[in-house]
Amino acid sequence: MSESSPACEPEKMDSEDVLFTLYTSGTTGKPKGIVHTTAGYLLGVNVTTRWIFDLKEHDIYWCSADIGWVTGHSYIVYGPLSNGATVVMYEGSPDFPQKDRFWKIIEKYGVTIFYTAPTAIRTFMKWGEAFPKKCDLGTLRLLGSVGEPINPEAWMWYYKNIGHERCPIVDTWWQTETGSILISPLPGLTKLKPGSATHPFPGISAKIVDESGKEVPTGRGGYLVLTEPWPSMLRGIYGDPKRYHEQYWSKFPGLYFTGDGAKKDKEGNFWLLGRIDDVMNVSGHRVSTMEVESALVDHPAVAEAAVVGKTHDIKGQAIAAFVTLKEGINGENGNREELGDRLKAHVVKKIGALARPEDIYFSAELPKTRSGKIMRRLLRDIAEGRALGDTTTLADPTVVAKLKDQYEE
Ligand code: 7RM
Repeated sequence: MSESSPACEPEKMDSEDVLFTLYTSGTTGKPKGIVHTTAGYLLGVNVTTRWIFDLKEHDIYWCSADIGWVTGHSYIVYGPLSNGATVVMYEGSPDFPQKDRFWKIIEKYGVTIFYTAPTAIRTFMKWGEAFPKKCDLGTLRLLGSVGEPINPEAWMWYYKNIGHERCPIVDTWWQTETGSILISPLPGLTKLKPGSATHPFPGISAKIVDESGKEVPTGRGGYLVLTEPWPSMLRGIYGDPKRYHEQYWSKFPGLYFTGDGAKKDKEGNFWLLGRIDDVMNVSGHRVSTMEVESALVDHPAVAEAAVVGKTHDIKGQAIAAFVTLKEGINGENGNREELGDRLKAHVVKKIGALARPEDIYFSAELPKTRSGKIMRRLLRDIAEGRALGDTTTLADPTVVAKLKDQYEE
């Protein structure tokens, strides 16, 4: 050590040199190797970290994502590091030695900014509010969410039980492909709406269009597209330029196709509705999985829900719902049928008769990627009684095997 230099001369790179290739979680198909380059990516993650997380010299920042997910790459490593932030890094489970591990970490290190995913928040809700209550969360001043639409129920729980109604929540929409956050509130500037990622980041142009590429009227659902390039955009799919073109640039010529559905309200807030491939078609009406799932999770017995469309002779598709119950609620054996009927009635009350699930399946767990995204295409395979598609990105392959057995009983 005494002989080595304290400085390490960095290697000079071209702005368009490849920085990394990261495979997407593959919820809707075979994983793709997303290629990012050097300068634009750094600019994107640097400025979004600074502005969206309102990073200050004395902040202790913690993003609890898996470091192998793009969220970890951009917002554990490159964004905070390039800003000289003080970060907490944790690699381990949230329930060891106890279900208060995250809150203990916040207490111990005095975390001021905490960034996590709705799937984690729903798990904490399932475990109950006693765990965060035991810990001092008084240092927190800002909360973030990423990875899926956050249902208003989970948003409120996070706001109350973790943020103690003092901390704004930034719901950040982005993709492996976008490299950095593109739609999100700016804390202190943007009026928050539970469940909405609010507005595009300065310099980002997003639109919601119909099948023909025309902008849809306010309040109407459609395809989320980006109309101008941005610094941290992907430069291609590794080894597959054809798939790159087909996936992102062929549906609407000249527009980047995100693959997500969204709608905009009167104040211009964006509401994300889930992946387009997951949208169900019930009696000719397009029903978003997110809306039905959000209605199910709104019921006090339900911890998590995933819904899929299943071929139906009359309706075209009927809704099949896979439901995980909160701790201490017995739907596994006990009164499954009765609870199922109550859940169906709850969805009808919240959304309408069209969204009534035909079947409800209770399950201890749902098949997810390592980043916590529900793999609805595998649930569709199960509901349709087909062989399972690509399962290589599942966090725990036994979950789907168990579900398949249970379903086929
Ligand atoms: C960061 C990340 C991308 C997909 C994306 C969306 C969904 C992510 C939000 C969201 C609603 C959000 N990268 N998604 N963030 N949906 N609100 N705030 O997740 O490549 O792994 O996934 O995730 O469908 O297209 S990812």
